[in-house]
Amino acid sequence: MSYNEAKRKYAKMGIDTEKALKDLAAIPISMHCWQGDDVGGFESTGGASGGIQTTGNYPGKARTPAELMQDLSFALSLVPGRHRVNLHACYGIHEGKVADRNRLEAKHFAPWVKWAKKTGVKLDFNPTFFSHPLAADGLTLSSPDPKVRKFWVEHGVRCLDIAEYFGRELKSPCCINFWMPDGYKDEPSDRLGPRLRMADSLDRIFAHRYDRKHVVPTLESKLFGIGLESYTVGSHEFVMGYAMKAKILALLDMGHFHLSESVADKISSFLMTFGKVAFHISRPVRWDSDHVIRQNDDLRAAAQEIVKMDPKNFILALDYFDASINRVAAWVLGMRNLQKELLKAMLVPWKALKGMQDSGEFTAQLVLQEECKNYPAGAVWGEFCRRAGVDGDEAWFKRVVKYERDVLSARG
Ligand code: RNT
Ligand code: ZN
Repeated sequence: MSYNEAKRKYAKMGIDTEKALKDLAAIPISMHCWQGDDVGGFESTGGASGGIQTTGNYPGKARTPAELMQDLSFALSLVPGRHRVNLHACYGIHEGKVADRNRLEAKHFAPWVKWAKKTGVKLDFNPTFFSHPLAADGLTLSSPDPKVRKFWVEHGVRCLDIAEYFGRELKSPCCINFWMPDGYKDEPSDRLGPRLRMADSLDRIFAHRYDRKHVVPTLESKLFGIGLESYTVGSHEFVMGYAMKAKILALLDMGHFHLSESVADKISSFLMTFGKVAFHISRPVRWDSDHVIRQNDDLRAAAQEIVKMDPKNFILALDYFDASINRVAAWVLGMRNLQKELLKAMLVPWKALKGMQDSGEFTAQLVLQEECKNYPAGAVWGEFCRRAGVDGDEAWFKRVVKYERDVLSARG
């Protein structure tokens, strides 16, 4: 079906596809740098710790800042729209000796800012509370050792400064997300103490002066990590409570809940509480496995809530790391899948459906909900890509295959 035919069909249902195209173009997604090198970073070659795990050894991963920037730029060129890139503190670029996490400075990220300006992307940031000797026992901000806590508080403070630098330089508020792996493998005897210590450490970090115009702090909860199965300090309730009290945002990661919970259902309550919701779009398969996101029911449900509650109220970031497939394709597919689900959600007659809900017309509601699923959203997506000058269908993958042949395969 052509775009114009689809446009007419949607118009009959009261939906303006031109508005959808405009609205979708205005949604930036923060693409996570860490899919490019399996959460490796540039400090050592140790790989990720802290209860997270990449699996697979597909060849061609980025080994240097230049390679990662090249891959990110290429991936973004296959995605319609203007987006952001999400960096972790372990992706600092160090001349000679690597500065420790509590000594990180803006200068270690200056090449990223230069690249971002050249590429036309904005940057988001994350302190890295893992893959470090002082996080080896799984405890950082909640460690019983005051020296360890002090080190990680310093890291958090340094990262606030770096986030402010990103926000100011790129003239766009930088979301800085705090996720700490802290937890215990087996049942702890004290569940309160670690949480009190973590809250105190966070208080010390946020007592640092930072400009809220440039920095948007978020706090991410989690259910469990590998090797930390029995207790997570930064649980869902901890994060809800702390974020409310500290007047920062809570971040929902789609992989950080029991698999039968609906993350989409949490969104409206989060929005009522915080006014804005930050998101790690991820896909758990049996556990927090960080698979590339697909256009599945969970993503669709989340995208629908986001669209209904105005995408401007959301900070959208991807978070997954699959090392078993082409990493550039993993990025592109995830970005496009989220955009597709957002677009599809914009092409649903919500006003009519809400009316049916309120007047108790549940049969009609069910029928329309289901029929909408087969409306020609693909034609609208094709038009969106055409106007953005990128491939509207799987043709983009041919370019990735060529990139793999020409660029990735030359890497050891
Ligand atoms: C881990 C969290 C966290 C990380 C990134 C690398 O379970 O989801 O967001 O994935 O910070
Ligand atoms: Zn996450």
